[in-house]
Amino acid sequence: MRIRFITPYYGVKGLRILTLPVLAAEFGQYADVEICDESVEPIDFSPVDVVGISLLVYNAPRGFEIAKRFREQGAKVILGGTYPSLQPDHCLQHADAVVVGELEGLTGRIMHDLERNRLQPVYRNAEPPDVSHMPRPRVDLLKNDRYMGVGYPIEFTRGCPNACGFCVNPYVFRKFRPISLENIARDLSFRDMDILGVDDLNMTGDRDHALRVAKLLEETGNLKWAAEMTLASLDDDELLEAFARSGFTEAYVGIESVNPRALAKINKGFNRVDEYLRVIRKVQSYGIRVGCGMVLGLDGEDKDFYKQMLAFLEESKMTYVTPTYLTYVPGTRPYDAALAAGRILTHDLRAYDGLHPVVQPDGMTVEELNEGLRWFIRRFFGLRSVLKRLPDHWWRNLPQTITHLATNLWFRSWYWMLVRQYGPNRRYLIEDQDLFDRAVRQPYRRHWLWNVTRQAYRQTSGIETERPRDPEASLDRKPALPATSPSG
Ligand code: B12
Ligand code: SF4
Repeated sequence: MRIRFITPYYGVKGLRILTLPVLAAEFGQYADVEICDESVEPIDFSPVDVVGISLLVYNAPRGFEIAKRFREQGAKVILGGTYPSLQPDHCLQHADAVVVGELEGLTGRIMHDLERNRLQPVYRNAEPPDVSHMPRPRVDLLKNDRYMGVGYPIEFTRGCPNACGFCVNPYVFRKFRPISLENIARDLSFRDMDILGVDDLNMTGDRDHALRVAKLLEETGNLKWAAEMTLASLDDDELLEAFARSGFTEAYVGIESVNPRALAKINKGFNRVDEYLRVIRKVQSYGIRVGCGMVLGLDGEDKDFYKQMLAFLEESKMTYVTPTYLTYVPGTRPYDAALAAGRILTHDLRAYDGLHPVVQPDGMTVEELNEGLRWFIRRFFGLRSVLKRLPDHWWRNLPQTITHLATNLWFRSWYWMLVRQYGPNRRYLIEDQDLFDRAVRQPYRRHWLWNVTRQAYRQTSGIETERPRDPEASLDRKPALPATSPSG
């Protein structure tokens, strides 16, 4: 049996993520697998037995189009990922089966049913699956040369112990679980560069595990890595010391707002605004950069929000910020409440990308929200602010400074593009044919500026941005299918 896994284009090009390698590893134990990431290659519509499509939310309509074409050819289609986990009934109108939540623990049963042509409509784990030992993600199956090459994708943990009101984590990954050190060491040994892009939601969710991972990374030697975590968990000198020794260069933290009342309304009271500055300074004192999320249009915010955020981000020398409109996703309780209150602005799923307002703010108009974002992007990614936010003693740590400038340049062009092309018209990234063609049909080419930056980083840091790929990496091992339907 041949299975093709697909991620429809999701608006960002050239980033390696773990979804397809993990799906290929799971099913690759039983079947022939191939993968297709529409962000770097056109979809291969040639005939195949089964197609698995991974969906976020805003690329679900694109996923449904792809599903339709394959079903017309007689292929079975399985959908999984964020939107299918939240809205399985809607997805079943476009597929033969839907996987709700994580796949681990279900693969044997799905394969068993596929082989007997008895595919069930919905597969879901009764309990969050054990992910401590998983097959090695098949990163080798990605078209690796077509990606930007910002990091080797790897997981240290799954899930997050928190449940913030705007986040899909409580619905997809219902429990925080560490991945075994044995698996992490194995996955590390297959890396093709010494910079790691950690795909965890909250890497420090278990402090002891985080310390053990840092030790393993330190022992592996000469690595650089960045990850997502809560700021509060970094108020910890022992952890920061261990992280700095292991090559940790950048923390991405969910600051979201500097208004404690707005934070409390999204169940994020654990973010202590009065401690932000002190903890960020502490993290930076270990030579670690900090980047953060910022949510636009939270309840309790008014139009002064942007000015307050800019002042705070400059004072804290934040390396970068990702402004995202408050997005409640269909199938979650906050969405239902906003819908009942008449505050949902659009039902077009393509708008649920964090780049379009979908919830009516309670303290400003949508125009004020949009206008404020334009002002903010101009200011924050403007040269004055970029220089103001340079790390302390920037001349002593050149790799750090290069990364600061390159990151700001990249985000600046990305957000300018969004503001210019999408701001006034509010078009959707994935419906814009020109952009889509440019992004998908043309193979990704590394921009010369990107290559120069990589070289400069390599020279100043001594870190390998490319390592020879392990020839063993493509070896496929297929155990026999279980004779009876495994449970779970
Ligand atoms: C890498 C990443 C990105 C990358 C790539 C996006 C992507 N395609 O994932 C980038 C940087 C572009 C990104 C951007 C954003 N992201 Co993001 N991102 C992630 C991250 C950290 C890792 C993804 C990953 O590799 N996961 C590991 C794999 C193994 O998990 P998985 O994909 O869910 O797959 C498992 C199951 O879902 C299931 N499954 C999934 N697909 C399928 C398909 C089939 C057929 C089957 C059987 C099973 C199955 O099986 C897998 C194994 O269990 C996740 C968090 C996370 N840990 O998932 C957030 C996450 C996906 N991002 C999220 C968000 C909100 C965003 C932003 C909107 C944030 C922002 N501030 O701007 C932007 C969107 C920007 C845009 N408009 O393009 C949310 C949810 C997105 C959504 N609504 O769907 C997540 C879940 C984080 C969170 N808690 O909020 N992100
Ligand atoms: S801490 Fe981050 S990943 Fe965890 S629930 Fe909150 S927003 Fe989601």
